[in-house]
Amino acid sequence: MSGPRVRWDVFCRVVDNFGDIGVCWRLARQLAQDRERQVRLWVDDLASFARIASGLDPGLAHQTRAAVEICAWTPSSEFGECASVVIEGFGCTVPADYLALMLARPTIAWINLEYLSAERWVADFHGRGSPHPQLPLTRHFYFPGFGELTGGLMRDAGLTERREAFQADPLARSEWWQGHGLPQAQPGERRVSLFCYPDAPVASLLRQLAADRAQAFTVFVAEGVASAALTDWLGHAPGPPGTVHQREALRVVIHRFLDQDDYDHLLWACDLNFVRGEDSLVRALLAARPLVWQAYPQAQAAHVVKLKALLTGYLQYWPGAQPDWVDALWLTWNQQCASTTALQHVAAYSAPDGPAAQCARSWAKEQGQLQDLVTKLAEFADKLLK
Ligand code: TRH
Repeated sequence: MSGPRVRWDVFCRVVDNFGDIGVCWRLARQLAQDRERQVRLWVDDLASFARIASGLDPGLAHQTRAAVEICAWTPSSEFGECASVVIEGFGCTVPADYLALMLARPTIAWINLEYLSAERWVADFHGRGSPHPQLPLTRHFYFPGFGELTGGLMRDAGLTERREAFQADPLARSEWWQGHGLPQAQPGERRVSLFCYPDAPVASLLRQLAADRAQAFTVFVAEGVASAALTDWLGHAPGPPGTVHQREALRVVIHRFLDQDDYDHLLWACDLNFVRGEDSLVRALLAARPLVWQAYPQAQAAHVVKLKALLTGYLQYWPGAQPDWVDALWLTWNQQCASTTALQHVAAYSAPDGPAAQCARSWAKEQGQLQDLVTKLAEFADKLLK
């Protein structure tokens, strides 16, 4: 059996931050809504999940949202019948009792969804299978990525059209800011969203932006993000959502943690987005606006290799000769540079018609022509089931 009648179980363990559930929730929604698959999403931490999915009730063992059946995954979960396609998000392994259900099926597609990387080896490892050491089951490794030979990037149906319409419509943007209780843009200012890990040089960035006499900025920071750095810069705690801090020509706005769809709108509406990890990176790339990425810190500086691979791929789209400070800006943000002087180029980097904006648009356009991850994953699973 293949196509819409196939049932999928997606398993997600929330290890850290919002990336695990962010990716699994997006995957489950796109499978259900864009591909009409029947999807159960098993999550071990509904409270974290509720922060990025409005309307989710963390107290319910089962609930349906966006056509996905969301199930609390606990040691006593009853799985009922197992699905034809089983996805383990980021190496989380299915429990032994579920594995026993899988054994009873004549065919099954067992797939581990891996982390995103722009490194070259990804294309070689994407799609490979690894037989279980004892059982007659094979787990397949699905690698998201940026090129045709990888598993692709998640891009929901109609995303480009929705994003372009919003970016071309000042009234829609103004209504969006108003609807979220956020200040309207002042003439000539640049808007920046900031989502980062605690060790990013946020205080240096804000000092730099505040001191810029030629360019006004408004920076949007979600509640709880970069709190220590904001406290360092402000001299006091940043305050609850809705708080606005003005220092010289810089405004810093604290906003509530948005749900994923609203977060997309924030990225679309800003001139520059600082993002981190995996899912916000992809959404910022698809927003077609300049971005600075902070890689999730890993042992043995593995994240620095990832960072450089992404930077190399992204900057291929830079029009003409790329100035040295672009690399320096990303490296500084990831604490791979001894000085923070590259931050003075944020004004040039965020210019709406500057080369960084052109680079971002070209990258998004090219990605928009590739097959998206969910389409490819559904085809991959269908082949395994044949
Ligand atoms: O939260 P993260 O740092 O997650 C990380 C990474 O995925 C990393 O690869 C992984 O190894 C680690 O977790 C365990 O960053 P990420 O991936 O961008 O996930 C954040 C999610 O939060 C994403 O789905 C966007 C969403 N988000 C909102 O929905 N609203 C918001 O206001 C903000 C700031 C983010």
